[in-house]
Amino acid sequence: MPCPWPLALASLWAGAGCSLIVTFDDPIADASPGADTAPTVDAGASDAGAFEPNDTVLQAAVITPGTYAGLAIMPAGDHDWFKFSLAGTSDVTIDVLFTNGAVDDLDAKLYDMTPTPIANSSGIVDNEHIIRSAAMMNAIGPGDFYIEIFGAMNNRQNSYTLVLTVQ
Ligand SMILES: [Ca+2]
Ligand SMILES: [Ca+2]
Ligand SMILES: [Ca+2]
Repeated sequence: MPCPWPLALASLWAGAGCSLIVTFDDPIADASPGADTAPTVDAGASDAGAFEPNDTVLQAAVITPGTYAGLAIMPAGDHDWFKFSLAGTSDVTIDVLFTNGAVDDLDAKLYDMTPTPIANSSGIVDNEHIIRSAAMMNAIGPGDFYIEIFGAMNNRQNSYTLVLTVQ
């Protein structure tokens, strides 16, 4: 008996003999989806650290590969945007280093130049980590890319170190 399309759940339950194959091809790994609620409000706030104000994509601070310590999501509602450029297809690693606690969880996203998010890291333990590499068949570039760092919820604040590695 041929399977009807779209396949009705009723026919699955009736044991119609159809197979349903579901594939997931999104390479983005999220250790804890749903554990954090993404901020819905950008308060436009800014800490006194380097690169501020960088609260929107249009204010993104231009960086080159390296280690940037002493940054902060502070006060609550702060967003930090960074922009970097790749001359060619590259392996890119983004590390956001911080110590997590009850009210200081940060998350990070990577955007292409449009800007459309292409990766996110939203764990609930220390640090966030995004990697795009030829080995994973998802190397990026050439072009401009954006990093957004923000509190996992609007009242989350923390200091952090940003490490951008390009190979
Ligand atoms: Ca900041
Ligand atoms: Ca900011
Ligand atoms: Ca997090």
